[in-house]
Amino acid sequence: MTRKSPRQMATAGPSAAAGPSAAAGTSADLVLVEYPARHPLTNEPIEHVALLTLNRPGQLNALNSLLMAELVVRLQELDADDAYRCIVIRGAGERAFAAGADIREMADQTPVSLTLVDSFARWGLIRRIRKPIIAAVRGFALGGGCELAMACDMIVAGEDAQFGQPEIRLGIIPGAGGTQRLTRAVGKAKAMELILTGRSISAREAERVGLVTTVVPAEETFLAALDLAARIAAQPPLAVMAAKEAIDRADELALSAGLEFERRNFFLLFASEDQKEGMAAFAEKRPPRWKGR
Ligand code: CO8
Repeated sequence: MTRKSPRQMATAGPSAAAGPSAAAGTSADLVLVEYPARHPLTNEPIEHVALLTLNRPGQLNALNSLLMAELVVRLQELDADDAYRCIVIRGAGERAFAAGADIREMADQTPVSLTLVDSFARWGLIRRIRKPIIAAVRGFALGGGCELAMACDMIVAGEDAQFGQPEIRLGIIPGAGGTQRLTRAVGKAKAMELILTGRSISAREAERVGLVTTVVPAEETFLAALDLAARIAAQPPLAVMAAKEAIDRADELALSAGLEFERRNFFLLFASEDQKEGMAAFAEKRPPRWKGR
C-alpha cells in the first residue's frame, strides 16, 4: 500500500503527476515528486517506482543549495518507505538534466563560507540511499549535473544528452565527485582529457566510454528509465539492496575485501523469506511473490 507523509501529500497530487511546472516558487517546488510514478502515456501507476523531477527549467535545472537540500530530503523519505523500490530522477523540460551547480549562487563564495555551510556534505547522503536510483538524462548534464547523474546508480541517456565537467572553464574543478567518479567510470586517460579541457561528450560517446547504461531516442528517455525502474522494482527488494551495496564496494575495496563483502551479503539473504519464496517458486514453476522480508 502507498503511504504518504504530509510532505508527500503536498506535492504528489495532480499537479505533480501532470509533469514539471515552469515556475518554481517554494523549495518543495524545486523537486517535484510522483509517488508512485505514472506511465506518461497511460497514466497508470507504476508499482513501487517513484519519480523525482529537478524543477528549475528556466535555469536549465541548475542545482542551487535549496534544490539539493530538497532532493536529499525526498530521497531519504523514499529510502525509508517500503512501498518504493526504485527511484528515477529527471530534469524538468527537455533541455537539461541539470546544467551544473548554480553559478550565480557560487560566484561570491569564499573558502570560509563553503567550509561553514559544507553543502557538498549532502552529496555524501545521496551515496547512502540504499534503493537503486536511475538518472534519466536529456540535454545537458554538466558539472554538478554530471556529478549528480554519476552519483545515481544507472544513467539512461537520450540521444540529445551531453555530459561534461566544464568547471575548469570557470577557474575551478569538479567538487562533488567528478574527478573521482568520472575517472572510475571512464578511466584516467579519458577523465583527464574531459576535466582538463572541459569538453562535453555526446550520449553515444558516453555509452562508448562506459558512463551510461543505455542510450535511447531522446523522446523515449523517460519511458526507458521508468521501464528499467519497473523491471528492478519487480525483483526482491532485499536482494536488490544487497546487490547495489556490494557493487558499490567494488569501487572502494580491494578485491579480496569486496569478495568477502559479497559473500556475507549472499549468506545473509538465505535468512530472508524472499530467498525461500524465490527458490520454491522456481521448483513449483510459478511466479514468485516478493515480500521484501
Ligand atoms: N548556473 C546558473 N544558471 C544557469 C546555469 C548554471 N550552471 N546554467 C544555465 N543557467 C541559466 C542561464 O544563466 C540562463 O538564465 P537566464 O536566462 O536568466 O540568463 C538559463 O539557464 C539558460 O541558459 P543559457 O541561456 O546559457 O542557455 P544556452 O542554451 O545558451 O547555453 C549552456 C546552455 C551551454 C548549458 C550554458 O547555460 C552553460 O554553459 N551553463 C553553465 C554550464 C556549467 O559551467 N556548469 C558547471 C557549473 S560549476 C559546477 O557545477 C561545480 C560543481 C560543484 C559541486 C556541486 C554542488 C551543487
